Amino acid sequence: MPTSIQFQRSSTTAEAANGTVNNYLHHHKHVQKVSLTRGMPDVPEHVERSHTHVVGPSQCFSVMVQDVEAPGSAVWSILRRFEHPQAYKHFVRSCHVAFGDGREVGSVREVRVVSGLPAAFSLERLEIMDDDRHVISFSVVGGDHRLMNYRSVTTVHESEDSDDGEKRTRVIESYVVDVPAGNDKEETCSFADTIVRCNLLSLAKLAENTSKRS
Ligand code: A8S
Repeated sequence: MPTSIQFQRSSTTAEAANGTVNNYLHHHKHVQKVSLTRGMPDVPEHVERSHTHVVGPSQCFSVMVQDVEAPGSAVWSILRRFEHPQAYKHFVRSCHVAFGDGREVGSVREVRVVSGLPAAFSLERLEIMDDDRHVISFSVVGGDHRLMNYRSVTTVHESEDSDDGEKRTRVIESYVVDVPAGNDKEETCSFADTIVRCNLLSLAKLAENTSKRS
């Protein structure tokens, strides 16, 4: 069975389909709290909570789903290595822990990316590391790229398909990012979506290959 990937953009239709955009005024700026998995079938409550983001007026957001034919633990063992994103992120050339031990929340990694991208490096802080529920999150705190204040959350959960009863592993990744001057939301999200889609496909392949071999 081929791996499937779906994504949802921060378009008006996605927001309308979500039906969960709560608007409220926050220091006279417009801030929304958006549940990016609302409307998706069979999403555990803690997963939905993890993918609920606060989004500012000049930010965009997106969510992607990747099914993996490997146990959740195989996927998690790759994902949880905050200090080693190059295991599956092919745009990463190297990674060094700049602060902390690379495992605890607050650790910062310096990621250098391959040439050909409009960036050389990124400083990323570990925000959530939940080994029990399989949730990891990081935020971009510096660098010389165009995705300032990027924050992503990735969850792994196993569930039974409501149609065929088959066990499956599902990875969900969502992010929020500032729209840089000179670009619009659509351009910003399509750039980030492309990277995230590549990462998730690569993660799925790696987990599938690893679990076949052992
Ligand atoms: C991730 C997701 C993203 C990484 C982006 C979107 C990035 O590492 C690359 C190019 C850029 O221009 C921005 O999970 C940045 O890593 C590949 C350096 C942040």
